[in-house]
Amino acid sequence: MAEKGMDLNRFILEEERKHPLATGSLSLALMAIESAAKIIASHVRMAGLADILGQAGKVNVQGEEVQKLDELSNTIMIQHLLDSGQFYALASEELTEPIYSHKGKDAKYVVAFDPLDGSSNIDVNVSIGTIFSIHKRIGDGEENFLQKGSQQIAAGYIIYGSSVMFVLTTGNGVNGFTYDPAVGMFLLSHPDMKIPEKGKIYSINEANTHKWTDENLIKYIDQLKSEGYTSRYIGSMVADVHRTLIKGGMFGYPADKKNTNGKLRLLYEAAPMSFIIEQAGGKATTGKENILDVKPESIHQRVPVFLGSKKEIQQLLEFIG
Ligand code: P6P
Repeated sequence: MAEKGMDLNRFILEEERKHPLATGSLSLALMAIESAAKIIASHVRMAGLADILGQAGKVNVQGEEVQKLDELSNTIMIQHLLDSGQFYALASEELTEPIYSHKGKDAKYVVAFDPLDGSSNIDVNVSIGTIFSIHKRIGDGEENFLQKGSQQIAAGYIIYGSSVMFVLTTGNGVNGFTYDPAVGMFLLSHPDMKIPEKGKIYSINEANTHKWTDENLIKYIDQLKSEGYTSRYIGSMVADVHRTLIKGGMFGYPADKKNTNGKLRLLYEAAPMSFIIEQAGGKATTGKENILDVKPESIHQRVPVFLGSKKEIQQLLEFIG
């Protein structure tokens, strides 16, 4: 296990050395995401002051066109990922179609990302985050993005909260790095993260109970309440999943009568978060199948999401499986 305090770049290079055939491309890919995250973090921190909030198209006090923070984060991610030359194509929550990279035309990887998930919470200073998922390039078109989550090479998120944390898996466990702005580095603060086998918290938007398509889900939540669980729901996926990873329990965004496939996106929300949770010893399901086994049919496809500690997810499947 890597020692606490190690910086993210050294961690990435140490991981690379464990793979004799590694070319260094994944290392450069992850470092590009890291660089973008540092810049996004600085903008998020200043959001309330720099007049970035509000509608795109406004002019701020400096007379510059105001970009909404999620659009700005998208621009920052695209710029760094393309400049790295390590990605053949990018898919973003903010883009209808993928971007195919000229510089990365011979690159080994593709990446899907949500540049700033939960951005509706920016105005109220709630934690938000960037989520990414890296796959091997397997072809020349959209098929690159229609690979199962179990095929991911790496996945992670950066949570912009009371501290900024970069949580990463490359398929060999989960490690968490906390940003030290004094030195401008992410330092290993949570080595080899493991989700508790069982928690005491359930996280689901109960305002939607009347719209849920499976009444057994209500019975499941009632069962957890009878077992003394408490409810925590932030409404920012990265924050709710991060708490679930650390404290255990379950997080869910089920299908409902309005969103028949749920609200969360498979490629750049559900699959990367499920990879992390399962690498940390937890479980992730749509209620019908393991999220990592879902074969995407479209880039912006939605899926129902239930993820968390083994106990809560196994118990859920006894109710709705
Ligand atoms: P609701 C934020 O808008 C988001 O996409 C996720 O980050 C979050 O988990 C979910 O939507 C919250 O949705 O309908 O409960 O407000």
